[in-house]
Amino acid sequence: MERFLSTEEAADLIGLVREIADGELAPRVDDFEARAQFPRELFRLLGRAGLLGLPFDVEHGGGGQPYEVYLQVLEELAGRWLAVAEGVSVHSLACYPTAVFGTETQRKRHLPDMLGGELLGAYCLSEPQSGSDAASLTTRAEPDGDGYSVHGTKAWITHAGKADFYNVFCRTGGPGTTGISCLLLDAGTPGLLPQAPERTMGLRSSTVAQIVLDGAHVPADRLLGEAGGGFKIAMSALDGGRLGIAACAVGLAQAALDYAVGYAKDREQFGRPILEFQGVGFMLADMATQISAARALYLSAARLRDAGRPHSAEAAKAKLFCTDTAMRVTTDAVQVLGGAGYVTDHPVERYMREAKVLQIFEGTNQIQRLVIARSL
Ligand code: COS
Repeated sequence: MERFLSTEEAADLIGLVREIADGELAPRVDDFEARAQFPRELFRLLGRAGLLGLPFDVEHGGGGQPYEVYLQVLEELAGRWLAVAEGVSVHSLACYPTAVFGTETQRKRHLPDMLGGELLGAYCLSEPQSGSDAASLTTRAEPDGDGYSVHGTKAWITHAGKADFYNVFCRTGGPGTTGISCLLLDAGTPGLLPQAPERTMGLRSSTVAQIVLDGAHVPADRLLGEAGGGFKIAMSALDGGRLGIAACAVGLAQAALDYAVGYAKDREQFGRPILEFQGVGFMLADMATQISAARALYLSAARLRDAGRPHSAEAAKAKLFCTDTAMRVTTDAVQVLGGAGYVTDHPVERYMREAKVLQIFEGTNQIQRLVIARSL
């Protein structure tokens, strides 16, 4: 797949990412997925290569890349190992509150290690009883000495137990969106207790688990933004996160298409490659067209973001369309392979399992439709 990249620097970056994706990710993915093992060392390698802070300011250790380029990096990684690409996207989501809402002191103190890849981040918004209705969260931070004492349970936390820092959205005021604040907690905080990992349909080499907060003490200088301003921080962080998921979805779909095309060229029935049968060829043509449209949509939203324009609805459209596309394309890739698509000798069954969660996390696709509908 040829990319149109507007600078030589971006083209070099994509070249480097392809080398890492082919050399370091592709040979390991099957083994780590089979053992449900989190590849912590790979994240260190990505950090050293400068890939864990790409869309943030150079001044604080970031890569200074526009979203248009950063998202294409995610797409390249996702085509080799979705759990790693998703992890990079979640890490960016977790760096965003400090980078954008932190004071200069907080930024100087925390960002170099976050963006340089020394530390891995997690983003804690959802709770067992608060998912789509994010503003109903009940985790509470009570004033305690020089800071807060946090009680509650966070759910579906990617990197739980593996992360070094956690953005925890919790209630410091009354009910509703205006009573929520964002606190930055270190992994070693007493009372921050990662639970056993969930056993998931796909993305098994990622970790997702609950975090119980049992009186975790957080100093006052770990409040990001204003007290009561946490909901808006959470939502604006998700604008970028949803674009990250959109790009991951396109990378996954492209990998499924590439594999299905290769198979359809090799596999012969009735004396010729099955690609030559219109039933298969047209299916592949539809998959390729949907992927091109999905890529164009997320890039268009990214350009709005890079230009500093409002883009919440465009990010929601990209998340919705790209992840629905990934589900369709990966399902069709299994169909093109027939029985071979249903066994683990080929990667398409994994792609199909992985696509499902993309329609669910960082806001279900029904929530994306709600965001879009409200914008009309
Ligand atoms: N950026 C900045 N501010 C935003 C925003 C955004 N993208 N979206 C909403 N806000 C602001 C609104 O402007 C509003 O501010 P005012 O009160 O000053 O007008 C405030 O936040 C409340 O917004 P809203 O009334 O839309 O809140 P709702 O409770 O209706 O929730 C949805 C909105 C449903 C969109 C939100 O709860 C949501 O995104 N849910 C899904 C959560 C999610 O994605 N979870 C996944 C977590 S990661 S696995």
